[in-house]
Amino acid sequence: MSTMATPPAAEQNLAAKLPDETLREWLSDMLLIREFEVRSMQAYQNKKIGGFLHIYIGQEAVAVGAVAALNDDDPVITAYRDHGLALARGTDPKHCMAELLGRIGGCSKGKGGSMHFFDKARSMYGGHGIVGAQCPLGVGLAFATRYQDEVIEEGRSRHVTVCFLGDGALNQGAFHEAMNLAGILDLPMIFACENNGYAMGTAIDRGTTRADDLAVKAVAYGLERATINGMDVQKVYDGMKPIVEQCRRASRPAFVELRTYRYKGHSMSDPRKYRTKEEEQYYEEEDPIDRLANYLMTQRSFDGEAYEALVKKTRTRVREAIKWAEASPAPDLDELYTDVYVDTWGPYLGTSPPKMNDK
Ligand SMILES: Cc1ncc(C[n+]2csc(CCOP(=O)(O)OP(=O)(O)O)c2C)c(N)n1
Ligand SMILES: [Mg+2]
Repeated sequence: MSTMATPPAAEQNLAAKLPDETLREWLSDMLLIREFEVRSMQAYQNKKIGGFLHIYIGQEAVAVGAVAALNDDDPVITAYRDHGLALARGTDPKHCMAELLGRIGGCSKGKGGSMHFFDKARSMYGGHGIVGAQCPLGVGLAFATRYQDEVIEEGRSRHVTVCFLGDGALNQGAFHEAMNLAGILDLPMIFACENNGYAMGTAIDRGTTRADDLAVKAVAYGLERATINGMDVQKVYDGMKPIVEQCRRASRPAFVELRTYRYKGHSMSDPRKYRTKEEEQYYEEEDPIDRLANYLMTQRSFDGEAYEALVKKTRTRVREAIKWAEASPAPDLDELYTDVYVDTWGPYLGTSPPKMNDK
């Protein structure tokens, strides 16, 4: 194991040096996530979506800023609050909406639902419902890419894996085992903790030590570390970019805390009685979308009219996604047996699909 270098400081104003077009795309991506989530909540209330639904509203800057700091083929993996990451990665909202509705056109063929968005073509590896379970899987992804890059292609480690996790996952054994393995194996990966202050109804300082400075969790395992304002997409990019590049260069892991807030409940059935209206209002005033829109309108070539046009375009796009998803059929019953193993029918089922009416 190599020794830990000095943590890379966030480079000020990296995002501010990017062209207008890039920042407008970030705004467009954040608006898409917000609108997608608003319409998902409506669909859920209209009983079009089964199971659980965890809404990402408030946290948009994290997914968009972090993805912007990565290459397209850097693997990403997350927990069940996964719609924002998939959309930021470029998964078509049609395929995301169809997944929520349980249709074959969904990004997991309608068989995973809200908590299991996958898009291998965009190196998006889920969507995982067990708190912390994505951490060892993230280690596996990082190990696999490094093995491919260094051993098979006889080159340098080229990929950085980002494993997103909630603050609640910090208390899981799997997270600590994963951090230890990443440290001992020198894996090029980042554990990106989206600290939204709560694990269901439990405030972070009731369940986690050093809630005031989560980045210290990295120290025991010899990882690089950073603390990032997750309500400001430019700051997310400025914080993530140098750490991503350092992980890639040195093939070393890092842990970052992204301070954010979820505006809605834990899931659709949460009345949010464990926090005050004043607290919610405080964060709503920090809104990541308003912040970037204001920046673009005051510092760049963007105006109210362009903003309205973008909002309108986004609404149309999501409306069309819903229409497309509703027209997609439910998966056939035979689909129960596909995508279970890498080999179509797996090692146990033989070479053809079992008949559904077999006893
Ligand atoms: C191992 C495990 N324990 C408990 C649960 C139930 N559970 C689902 S979400 C959650 C809270 C997780 O909070 P956090 O990691 O902060 O993510 P957030 O919901 O804030 O995005 C819990 C306890 C679970 N899914 N898996
Ligand atoms: Mg949380």
